[in-house]
Amino acid sequence: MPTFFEKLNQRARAIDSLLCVGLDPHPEELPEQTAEAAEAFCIRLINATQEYALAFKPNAAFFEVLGPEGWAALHRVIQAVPEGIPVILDAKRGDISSTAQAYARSAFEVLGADAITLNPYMGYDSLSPFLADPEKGIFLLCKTSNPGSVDLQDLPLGGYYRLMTVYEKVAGLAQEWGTNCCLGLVVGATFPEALQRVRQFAPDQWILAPGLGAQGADLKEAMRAGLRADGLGLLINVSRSISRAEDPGQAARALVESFREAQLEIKQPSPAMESPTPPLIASLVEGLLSMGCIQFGEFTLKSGLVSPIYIDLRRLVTFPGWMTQVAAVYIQQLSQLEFDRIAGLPYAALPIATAISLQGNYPLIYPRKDVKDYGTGMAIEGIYHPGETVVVIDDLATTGGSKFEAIEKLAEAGLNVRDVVVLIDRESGAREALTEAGYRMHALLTLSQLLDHWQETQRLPANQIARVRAFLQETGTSG
Ligand code: NUP
Repeated sequence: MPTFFEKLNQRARAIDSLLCVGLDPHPEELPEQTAEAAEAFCIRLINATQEYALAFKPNAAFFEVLGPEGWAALHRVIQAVPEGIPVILDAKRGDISSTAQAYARSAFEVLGADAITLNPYMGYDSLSPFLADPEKGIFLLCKTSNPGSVDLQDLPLGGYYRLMTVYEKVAGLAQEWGTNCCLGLVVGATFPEALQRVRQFAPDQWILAPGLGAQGADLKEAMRAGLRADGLGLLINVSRSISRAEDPGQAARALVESFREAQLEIKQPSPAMESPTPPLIASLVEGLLSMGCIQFGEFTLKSGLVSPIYIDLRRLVTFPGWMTQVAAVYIQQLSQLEFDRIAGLPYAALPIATAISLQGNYPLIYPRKDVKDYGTGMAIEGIYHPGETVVVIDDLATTGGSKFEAIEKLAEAGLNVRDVVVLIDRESGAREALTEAGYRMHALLTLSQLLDHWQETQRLPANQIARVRAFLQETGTSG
């Protein structure tokens, strides 16, 4: 069975729509304050807009306010949505795990919703009961559309990440908490800058974006900031501007047409959008921060250098979405080289090399760190033939020492190495040492580039950046 978000992708493509129709029977929109009136209001909206609706979103508040009959009406409204159109229950739940289990059953089993909005404030265990069934989805409140969202969501985190906001942390945690299967985010269309930042943290996730119409968001700005690279990924909710229109069906159609127009316009590359850093790498630079791969302090490196910055790419294994992107960046480089196999260096680069191998269909081998004195006693795992050319894949390069160790083992087995590809060059001599020995080192990013980016975007305190630059001047080759 497809997951909730696979279904959303499929329907978005099939009907070419990003519209989420809000089912919000506001008291002032009902002829009388009864559950029947609320139900009739929603059924009319469903019938009028179903061919344009990527999803429907009933907000529980407007049913709860009508008492027990209101709740029964909410159930009937959800049941009345035609098969194949996802229903997102907007209830913004969040509670301890045992209570959350009951909320999850209520939303998914009793009411029959396909997805629900949740509040991330209580942490992962409050969300996990909702993530148990991959056919169901959750949308985590990240940066909400209301003016008061600045009170907490915009607060800086403090510490080394003091320029990162709480909502960005939520976007980062969402990468950890869900795979793309079950977790989306809520970001108000009223805050295009937040949409853009969240999109950098969450390149693949669906974002439910309310705020168009009654709340005054600008459609094009929101779409430009929030669309995924594939032109989807933004579920634009409109409630009052449809329900209060004279002809809701016509209003929904007009909205969908305006979305399509904006999508087309945004797809045309505009000079302003061209960035000097390829988008994949630019978003990766943000991702490294959100995954906690960058730490500041005093760290002794394998090479013996004492560094004020530590880059830990081992954490990547916990973020399949980012791992996929990292592999894609390596593959861009590998596609320009000639070789027979890739050789991943244990331990940090082994999972990365595995991801590259799977995504790029390159056969992988790896030189062991220690040769076992039992079993096969192989120094290199995987199949290879002497005389073949291998590209060495590592995560980082500092002085180049570990690259030479690996190249020696590979050479002993009769393999040729010409190229070494790393994600980040820490600029402490590796490039020069390898070049001098006749190898080509390709780094997808340098530490200086990372620092430049974080300085430009004010993502880290200036004194942290200055300390690392001073370290590079002392030890490195960047200046
Ligand atoms: O950040 C949010 N903003 C927001 O308006 C998160 C939401 N879930 N909503 C809901 O979206 C809100 O409660 C209402 O149901 C709908 C927006 O309605 P309208 O402004 O399009 O009428």
